[in-house]
Amino acid sequence: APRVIAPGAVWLPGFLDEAGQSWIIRQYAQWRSGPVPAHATTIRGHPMSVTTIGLGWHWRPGRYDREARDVNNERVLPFPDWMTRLGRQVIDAAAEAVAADPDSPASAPAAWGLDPGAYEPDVALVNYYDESAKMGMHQDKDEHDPAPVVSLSLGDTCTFRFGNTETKNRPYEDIRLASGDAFVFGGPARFAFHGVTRIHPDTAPSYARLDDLGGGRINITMRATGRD
Ligand code: MD3
Ligand code: FE
Repeated sequence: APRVIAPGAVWLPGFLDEAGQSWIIRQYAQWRSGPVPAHATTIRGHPMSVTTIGLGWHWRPGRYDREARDVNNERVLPFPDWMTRLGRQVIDAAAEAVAADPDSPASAPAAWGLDPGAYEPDVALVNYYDESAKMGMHQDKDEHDPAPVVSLSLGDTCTFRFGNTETKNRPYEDIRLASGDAFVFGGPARFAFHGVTRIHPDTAPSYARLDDLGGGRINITMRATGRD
């Protein structure tokens, strides 16, 4: 069942069915054969262990751009219409869960941006984690639009660390995100620190194993950049 983790943060375990998970994993093989950074992105001189593909925009540390020369001389891939529809379905399910949650105020769905008709994501960051990849605690502040972030997990389970808006340190909650889980981060959760502390190798269900990549995890986050 869906769970409100904190104000604005809604976890939807098993949102995608088996067929939906397998289908998105097949799409990834096509994205991966297109423009992907040749080497890991660096942040303050340190290589990131995660490989990121942008749909709609390229993400670079601190900004979004569409300049081909930044990423292997390739054009950015289009943001697919099916992804907008899927994002709206996640927002809709989250709004329903929040409306049914006795601990969330009646104003919460609107205050947290959970309006499927208003959701217009224009970028998806598609992250691939091999079994040793991690993502350090950070805030996502490169978007100029307060729309919620929708996250989808595929492949191996990870430990996701959801923190607070003040520091990278405690208090935080460690959550295992499995293949098919969706998560929405809006309102007061939109600027919370978060990260991925570990991937749990060989935990993907058979229909969601990333065999061509030697296992690992894919995470898709949809956002509205607020840029044109
Ligand atoms: C909470 N990705 O791409 S997804 C990222 O699993 C990112 O690849 C992680 O953090 C991953 O920036 C975590 C969950 C997530 C995504 C965006 C958020 C949580 C968030 C934005 C604000 C608050
Ligand atoms: Fe993030």
